[in-house]
Amino acid sequence: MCEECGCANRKILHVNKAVLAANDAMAGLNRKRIEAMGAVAINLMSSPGSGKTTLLEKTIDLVGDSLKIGVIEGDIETDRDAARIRARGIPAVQLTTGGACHLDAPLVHRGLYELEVQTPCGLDIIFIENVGNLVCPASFSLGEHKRVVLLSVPEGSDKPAKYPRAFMGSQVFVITKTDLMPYFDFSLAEAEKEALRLNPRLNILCLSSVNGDGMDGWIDYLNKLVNSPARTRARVVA
Ligand SMILES: Nc1nc2c(ncn2[C@@H]2O[C@H](COP(=O)(O)OP(=O)(O)OP(=O)(O)O)[C@@H](O)[C@H]2O)c(=O)[nH]1
Ligand SMILES: [Mg+2]
Repeated sequence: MCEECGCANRKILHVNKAVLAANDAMAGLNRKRIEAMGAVAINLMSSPGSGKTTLLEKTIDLVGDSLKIGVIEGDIETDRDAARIRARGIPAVQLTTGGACHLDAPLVHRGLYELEVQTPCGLDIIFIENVGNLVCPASFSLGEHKRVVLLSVPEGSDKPAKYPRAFMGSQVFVITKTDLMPYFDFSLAEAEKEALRLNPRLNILCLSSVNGDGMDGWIDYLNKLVNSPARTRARVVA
């Protein structure tokens, strides 16, 4: 490695750009496929254990009869999250990365194909649960329409400032496990202020999948998204 001019760094940068460009091209194809299925897709990103799958389970319990939901689960290993979703009668495809800390568009392309086979009548919403990680998923577009970043109360309210990219690139910020607020030193004001400083247009929701507080706001957001004119247009064109 050349210390003086940093040429090795430039090579790495070049490769990274090529990888991201190839990913973006496939993400564009994914978007077309999702819209051909009549659906909107939401990419869920957060640290491990912040409550992504539990939120999906609760969402299915509340609107699984009125909305056609499909789920793509991303994990490094195991199909446990997909099994949790299937146990509620909802089609779910498990993608395992075998070590990679994020999903990418080519992997999701395969997942979409499998989901399409399982749901010939189309879907309203496809949830893509990314690998538990607040860093790498932010760099890879999957073809989703919306990005939702989750942060749970036990993780601490300083996290938006420390992991800015996930918050900068998302449309919705969901603060989860609010039932644990009395037991943790979590400042809602700090989390909201830092997240809005990074991304003034963020839609912030607070909820608990355990006691149901705030779930109405989340469900309202999903219903509005499904009924949005842009999505209706996509369905007509598809
Ligand atoms: N108290 C409380 N616990 C919750 C809530 N949501 C999830 N949990 C618990 O948090 C733990 C992790 O939840 P998961 O939904 O599996 O988290 P995840 O983000 O899907 O985790 P990974 O897929 O491994 O990244 C489980 O023990 C859940 O029961 C909540 O709103 N309140
Ligand atoms: Mg999960």
